[in-house]
Amino acid sequence: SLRPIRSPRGIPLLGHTPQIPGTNPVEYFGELSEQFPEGIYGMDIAGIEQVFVYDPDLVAEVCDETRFFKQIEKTPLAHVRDYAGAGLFTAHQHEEEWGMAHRVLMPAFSQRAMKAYYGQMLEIAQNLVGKWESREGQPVNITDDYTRLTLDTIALTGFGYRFGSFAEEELHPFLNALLESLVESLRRSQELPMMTKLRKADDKKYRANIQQMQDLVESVIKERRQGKGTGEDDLLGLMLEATDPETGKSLDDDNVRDQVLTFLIAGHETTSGLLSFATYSLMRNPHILAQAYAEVDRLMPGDTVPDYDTIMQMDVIPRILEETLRLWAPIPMIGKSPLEDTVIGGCYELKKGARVNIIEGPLHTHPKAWERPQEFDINRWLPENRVNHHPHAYKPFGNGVRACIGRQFALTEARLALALVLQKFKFSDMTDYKMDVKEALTRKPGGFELNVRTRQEHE
Ligand code: MNH
Repeated sequence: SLRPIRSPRGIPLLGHTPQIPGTNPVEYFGELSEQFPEGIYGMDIAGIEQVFVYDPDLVAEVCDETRFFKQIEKTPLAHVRDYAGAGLFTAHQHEEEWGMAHRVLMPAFSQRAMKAYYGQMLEIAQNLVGKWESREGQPVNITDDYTRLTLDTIALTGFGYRFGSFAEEELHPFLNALLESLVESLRRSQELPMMTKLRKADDKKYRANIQQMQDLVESVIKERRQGKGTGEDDLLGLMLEATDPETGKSLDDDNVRDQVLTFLIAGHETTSGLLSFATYSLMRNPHILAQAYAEVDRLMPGDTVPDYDTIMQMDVIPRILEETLRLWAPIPMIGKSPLEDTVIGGCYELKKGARVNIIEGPLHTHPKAWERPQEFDINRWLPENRVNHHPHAYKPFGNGVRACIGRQFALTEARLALALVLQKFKFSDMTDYKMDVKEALTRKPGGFELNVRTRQEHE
């Protein structure tokens, strides 16, 4: 028999809109989950009924692609389309552009491709090490430097374009334009359209930011067309040259522009968050930090420069990354929707097209699936333990055909960066940093500074 989906108390006509905080809304959705142990609740936000799920068995149903699809309409991604258009991340499932780009770009994310990018990934990671060596004993903004790393890495490996971020004291202006645009997209998705219309100055700023991002993308593409870029079979090379095996067509110019911007965004924000949260977690768990140092010193003694095979042999560092993605998934929420009217959990009715959100935080710490859920325990990821995991309680890279295409890329880049950093440095937390999450579609630690020192020989 059917049961209603419960809701927090709201206000007649206004629903729950007034109670959604302007900053860190997903953190708030996570807090609300504690009031609803059944693993599902609903809210009316800006006139849209939204359902939040985090019970692993309910999530399993929502991840069934014969019944649910990735929803763009009515989500913040509908606004991200203002600048990412029909790029892979924001394309509707039914848009021809999604399938074409997916098929054309898949080869660029194979394991073989990772090996080909490795030299460039190493070069940028060494830039990071070089910067920190020059800051001996000084505080560095960890998240900002990981952002320099990930942005420079995707631009160089994907498009042969050099941001040169480590030479600059300020973050690249592209990043500020992006941050402001993401925040504006999120805000628009949580207010009635008439409210957006009234914010004229914000809209002007939004358009200017979008223009600034698109100008940068145009210059990336122009450089390649003038033959200044490297690599014919990187992302941009494939997009400009390859034809889709299924339709025989190639991507049009507007779509190439949208894809380049999509990859510049999706290819750096999240990996920078992952590295920041991993570093934070290591500071809080000295026994695991010691294991990581031991692994690095064993595989990369002294000043050994790791090659691709070294990175692939690692065991502790990959488990640190997996556990970080469990407790601090950089994309904290993903949107799905039923293809037809349906019932989940045998009792909760969902209408066709309803907005269903999987909240990563409560899912990744659900007591049904995880023992000692709040504990940072990398042994969960030992082969003998992972076979016992609930199959749908861990979704840091999303689900199904719309899961992250850049997963191997991110993990290769993050392994390498963490390995190089641990080979060279020790950290001290002079200011006793308290985690201050900043959400802008993805999440990162705000104001995360540590003092870096080069490690002494034989310590
Ligand atoms: Mn990534 C989709 C998480 C790194 C490019 N990515 C997704 C989704 C999640 C995700 C979750 C699905 C979102 C949704 O369902 O709405 N991505 C991550 C995380 C990391 C990450 C946690 C790093 C850690 N992603 C990367 C990197 C790249 C990339 C690196 C590119 C080099 N991601 C994408 C693209 C998509 C995506 C492109 C959209 C894929 C599709 O829908 O076809």
